[in-house]
Amino acid sequence: MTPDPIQRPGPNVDASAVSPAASPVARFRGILESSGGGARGRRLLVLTHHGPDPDAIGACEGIRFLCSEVLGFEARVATVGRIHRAENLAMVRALDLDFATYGEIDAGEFFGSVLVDTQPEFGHTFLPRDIPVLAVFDHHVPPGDTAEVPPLEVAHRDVRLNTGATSSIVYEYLRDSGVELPERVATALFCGVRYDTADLSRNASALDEEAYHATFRCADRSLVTAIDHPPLPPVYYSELSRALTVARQHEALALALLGEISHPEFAAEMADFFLRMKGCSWVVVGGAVAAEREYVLSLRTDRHFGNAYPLMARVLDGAGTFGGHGHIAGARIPLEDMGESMISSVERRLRRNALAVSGKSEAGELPSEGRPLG
Ligand SMILES: [Mn+2]
Repeated sequence: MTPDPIQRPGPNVDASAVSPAASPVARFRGILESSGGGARGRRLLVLTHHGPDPDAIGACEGIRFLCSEVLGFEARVATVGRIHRAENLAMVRALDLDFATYGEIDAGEFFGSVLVDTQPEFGHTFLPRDIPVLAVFDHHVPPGDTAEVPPLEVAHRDVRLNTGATSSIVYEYLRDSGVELPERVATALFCGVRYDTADLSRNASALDEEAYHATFRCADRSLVTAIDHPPLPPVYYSELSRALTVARQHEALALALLGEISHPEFAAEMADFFLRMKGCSWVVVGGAVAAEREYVLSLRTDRHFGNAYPLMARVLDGAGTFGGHGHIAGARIPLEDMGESMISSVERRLRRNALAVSGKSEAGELPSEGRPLG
């Protein structure tokens, strides 16, 4: 099935039949029941954003369990694109999660879909043709006027901006349904809460705290550790070596434009890594990804430097698409080809813009070389 971000059927449910006073899980159950699809033996499809992170993976598994084992609607998780980052891959493998590949899904088998850790209006989320979106569970700021597509009517939309992880929201549904958490589901949800809140040190609400402790009590602790220290492929070390060589420090800015990289998450991981360097307040890391024919860019700021989102807008200066919240932003610039001259012209422009933002050179002027790290 071809991903289609534009054509989206509306939900075929009567939301007015569900009492607004009911608990979120009771309302969600009511929406699924009034859609009538389960009665015809069809299933629910659980989807998340491109390149799912631990919170997305944990929330997918939690919702799958809730629907299949508690609410009585068989559910299947499908992901778009390969999962590359070692921690995320380790989570799927160590927990033996049964995730299908989006492209292999037969739409006819499903009566509805559920989106977790994202919203239909986000650019990095593909929606299937012919499968209505019945529910959305997320904690990101809705795109509002910046959305590429108009808002979709969704019968059950639970978006909580003050919650640190979607996995915490899913935990609440499971808690309220009174079910005991199996070890595997608890471990998946725990990893989701721990990585999105950095062990409750970032954006953590009372619900995140409760979810973190309650899921940890039921989790497999050896798997939690294994997921945190996954085996790394040899290419990881060669790319790390290149990143260390290529990175330059321009006072508070660490800048590393890496040419071709094996997967987008590597840029994000290096951005986090360089931000830990003393004296560095913001980081821009980028690389071209052949599989997606895109130049991906990750920007990070430390807690005093300000928001990542407006900085990313200035670094891109109109190129590509981007998003972000707080101290994190990411961007994608489509590439006509993967040739060296195409990649280096994109990198020249990004370097010049980043240095202009840091006040090191005016746009148009030849950028300074900076100095190697350390
Ligand atoms: Mn999340």
